[in-house]
Amino acid sequence: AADAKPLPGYADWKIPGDIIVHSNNTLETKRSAYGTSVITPNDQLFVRNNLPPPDAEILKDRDAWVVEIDGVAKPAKLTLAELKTMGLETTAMVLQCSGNGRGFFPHKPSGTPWKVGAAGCVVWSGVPVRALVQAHGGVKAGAKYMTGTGGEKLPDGLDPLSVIVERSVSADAMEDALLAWEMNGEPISLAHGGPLRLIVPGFTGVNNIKYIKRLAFTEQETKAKIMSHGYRITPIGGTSGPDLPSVQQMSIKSWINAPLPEDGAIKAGRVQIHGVAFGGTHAVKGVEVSTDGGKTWTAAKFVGPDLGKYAWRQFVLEADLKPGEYQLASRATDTSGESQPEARVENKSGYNNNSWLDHSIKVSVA
Ligand code: MSS
Repeated sequence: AADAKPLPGYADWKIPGDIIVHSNNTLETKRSAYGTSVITPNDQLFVRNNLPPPDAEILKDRDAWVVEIDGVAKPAKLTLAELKTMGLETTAMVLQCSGNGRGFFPHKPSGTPWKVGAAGCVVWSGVPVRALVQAHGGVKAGAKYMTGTGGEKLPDGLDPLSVIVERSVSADAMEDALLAWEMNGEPISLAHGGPLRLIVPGFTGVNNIKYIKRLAFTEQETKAKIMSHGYRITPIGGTSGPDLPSVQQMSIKSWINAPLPEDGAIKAGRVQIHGVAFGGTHAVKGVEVSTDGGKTWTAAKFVGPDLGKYAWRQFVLEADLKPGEYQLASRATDTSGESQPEARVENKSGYNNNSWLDHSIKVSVA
């Protein structure tokens, strides 16, 4: 579109035609750009920064990046070069912003009105956090949380806790967590948190701390505002705060990526209805597709490789569609038995939308 904003400099290597630029810090993948190859290419993946990214200087000597490990028997400061000697694991994971699907909330929450495109399936390589912890004498007694701190330079004159990107997750999440330096086969870009990023598989985007400079096992959640007041499931019209549920593990979700209304009228006959499904910390067990707005459902089949429980699965339903109007929907179920609900859970900031109805699409077949 003529009014399309340009990509910001730190992400100008992305494919402009595949990205919706909401702002310099919020780039969304177009629904039509998701292919069927499971992995979301780096140049199509969404970006969300709560603070402007650090200077690209930090990528000049990646191996010299230092991360502090605390809340273990033997706290330490380690360089990325040292981390690379301590263990290696590769995990495919859906990275999804907590606010993905916010654009479907009718009360128009403040924040980016993402539809489906604040998500992607990414392969990360790094050192398993559990290996690091083991090498440093284990987690300190009483530590309940794993707290990661982002390495952005903080604006002067503000209370650091009011701006710092620092998040706590349950300490058990360390079992599958990584300190990652590689993303889809390349050193992690600045846009996505290089040189070093905390990856907490199955947890929403904000818990995956970019430019990580400190990883600590703590007795309490961080007092950073992004934890205490940000990313809380707050009633509409209510005030957020530390007693409300925090956005943590993702829930079962799916959506259809083709055919889309923006593709114009679809030719009658055989149509391949395909999309993605993921279960957060549980594998996807099955996906059903409806062409009549959820009145009837048919089991779809999975396509492509299964990259493990944290990755998404591509699904397809072959349908013979006569000319007419259709409402296409998908509904996934995970291995714990959880299915996508019809309705979103209403909340002030528009988090965790996994409603199948909201993600359904109306298409014309001619
Ligand atoms: N990190 C840091 N350091 N900073 C910031 O800002 N953000 C978040 C994460 N991490 C941040 C971080 C968010 S919020 C998200 S989503 C993610 O990240 C995204 O990613 P990418 O790579 O895509 O951009 Mo919402 O929940």
